[in-house]
Amino acid sequence: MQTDARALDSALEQFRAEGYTIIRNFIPADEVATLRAETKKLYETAITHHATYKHGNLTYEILPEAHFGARYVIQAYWFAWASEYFDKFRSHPANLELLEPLIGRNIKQVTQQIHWKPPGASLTGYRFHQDLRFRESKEAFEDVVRDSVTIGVAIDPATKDNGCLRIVPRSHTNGYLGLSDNGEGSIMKGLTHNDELTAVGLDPDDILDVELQPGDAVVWGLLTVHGSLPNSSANDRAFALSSYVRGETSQRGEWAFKDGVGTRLGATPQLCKNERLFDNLEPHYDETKWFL
Ligand SMILES: O=C(O)CCC(=O)C(=O)O
Ligand SMILES: [Fe+2]
Repeated sequence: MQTDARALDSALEQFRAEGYTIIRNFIPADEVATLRAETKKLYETAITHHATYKHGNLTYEILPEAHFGARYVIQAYWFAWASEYFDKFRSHPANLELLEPLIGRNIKQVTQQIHWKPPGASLTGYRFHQDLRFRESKEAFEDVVRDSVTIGVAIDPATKDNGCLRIVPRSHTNGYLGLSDNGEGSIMKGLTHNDELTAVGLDPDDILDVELQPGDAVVWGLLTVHGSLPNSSANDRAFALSSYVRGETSQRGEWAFKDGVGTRLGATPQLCKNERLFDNLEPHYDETKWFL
């Protein structure tokens, strides 16, 4: 992170007060080409699967050709199991620099995701929500809201046209709002209507489009209201999301740092976000048609 101590302090102050902050050049410029090349490699591995593929926590979410006219990868989860580069990336020094003042030097990672929005794939938007809805086991944490920080790193430029993240500043101060909990709960089906925001006391005019250059980061919390629009441009939007928790107060996640030292994955996966992980640890395809 090429941020001096004063700039980091003001970023942390904004994160606490407004529920988000943006850090330019979070990943040093000379590392960005490698990050993009490794992401491309990951996409090429994922696209060899005809349907959503799972192996432990590793997941490649596929939109299948039969329904979408072409095959697309829209998400990868826990690709650290498939890539040494991305296992190391979990404990990039920039992460510690940002996280230590917030959650200390013993840090676990609960999510590791890349979201692509391939041009032509129709289903690439995320309705407005708070990520707390994705932490099923609240008992596994002493205070999951207090002790969680999510970092989103732009791999491709993120613009209004290609569906950059959108955040509602200060939306983290009123508790859990239940946005997008209606229907079957998939946040990728449909769009949020303005009246859903006004109904919970949010002003659609406050929505901030978080436009980023590769290597820039946006940081948010489990109560920060956010979402994104589908890609309407000809350019993909690869975006890496990692959610970290304070190690001492959390029974979920893979260690990322122990006393500030970067940690690699162990021999077997840990419970992270998928509470049913141990039901089936073997490689398998999941052909559930959630998108219908
Ligand atoms: O990739 C995005 O634009 C947002 C994704 C998101 O908010 C989530 O997966 O919780
Ligand atoms: Fe989210």
